[in-house]
Amino acid sequence: MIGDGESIPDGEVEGLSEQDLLELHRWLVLLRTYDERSVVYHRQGRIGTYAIYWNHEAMQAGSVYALEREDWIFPSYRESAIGLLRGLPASTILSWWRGHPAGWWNPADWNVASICVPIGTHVPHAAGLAWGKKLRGENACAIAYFGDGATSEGSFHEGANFAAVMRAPLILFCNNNQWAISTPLEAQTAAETLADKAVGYGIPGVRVDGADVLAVYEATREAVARARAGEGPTLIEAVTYRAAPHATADDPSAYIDLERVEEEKERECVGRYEAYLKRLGVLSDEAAEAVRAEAADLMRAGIAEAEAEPPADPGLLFEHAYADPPASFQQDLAELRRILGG
Ligand SMILES: Cc1ncc(C[n+]2csc(CCOP(=O)(O)OP(=O)(O)O)c2C)c(N)n1
Ligand SMILES: [Mg+2]
Repeated sequence: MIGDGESIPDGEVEGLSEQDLLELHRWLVLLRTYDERSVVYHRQGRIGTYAIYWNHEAMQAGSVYALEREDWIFPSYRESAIGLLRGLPASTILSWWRGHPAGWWNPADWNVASICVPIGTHVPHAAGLAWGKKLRGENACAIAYFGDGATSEGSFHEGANFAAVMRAPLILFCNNNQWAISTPLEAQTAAETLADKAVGYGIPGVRVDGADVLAVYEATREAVARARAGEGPTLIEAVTYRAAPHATADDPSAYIDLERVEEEKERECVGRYEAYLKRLGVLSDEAAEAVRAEAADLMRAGIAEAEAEPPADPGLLFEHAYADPPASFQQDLAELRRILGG
């Protein structure tokens, strides 16, 4: 959809007004700002290890824009901040990355499930929720986000197969950034494309440019329409390239082609969309600056709010895991309290 301003012409998505185009821009900037500020907060010791999603924003904003508020989002750690697009406070997500209970939320308040760190285990949850919506005669669907590496996991297979057999209204959204930490896509699968895997489940599989927010929007809108029409799940493979470390604890220079990363950065998704809007005459430099300033303010307020939370009770680490906790927990907790000086 988004051309290059030279030889590749721009396309247009039917049904998107100027307002929509600008709202999508605001979402992209919000996500980008959250991500860039989070890396700084990590370096300053204000949040813990953080999974960077720089250049994944178009996949997240474009797909969520195709949903209704009643639809459910199942994020992986790579989509940790996707709830912002539903109005979830930045402080809540920052608290999650601070390992603080203020980072827990009730999924039903936002129709955003918990951030899933185990690879792919949320795919069957999303399939079950989507099937449940269908059984109740509700119109809502669910979308599950996962990476290229997740498509090698049993949970992905189980969730995709189950949803397909039940014709559950589910969108399986794969962010193919071509790396699973240091494992490249070639070492992950012998399939030519990840979208090809859909054939084995008897569902449609589509490939889309993951750095083109409008293309992602359109592909997701079609998948949502199929889901609502009772035609079951769609697998969307959004193709991109990881342009940042896997997470703040990773040094990709040991395994990645740094020249390729630099090339990818040049066609990163937020800048591409801004250039598109400027060619259309829809976005001015001043308006873009105002959107960035608004997002920066939101982050400043968010981190201040997260840091104002009183420290969590270390006892929480031991609660909610066992109905009958082993006796050793008491000693462990006492030891932890002693170390923390509380
Ligand atoms: C079940 C499980 N196994 C292993 C891990 C360790 N791990 C964390 S991230 C990751 C790579 C996942 O890659 P991919 O699915 O491509 O997602 P991406 O990080 O690229 O978004 C692995 C193996 C985990 N979190 N969960
Ligand atoms: Mg990946």
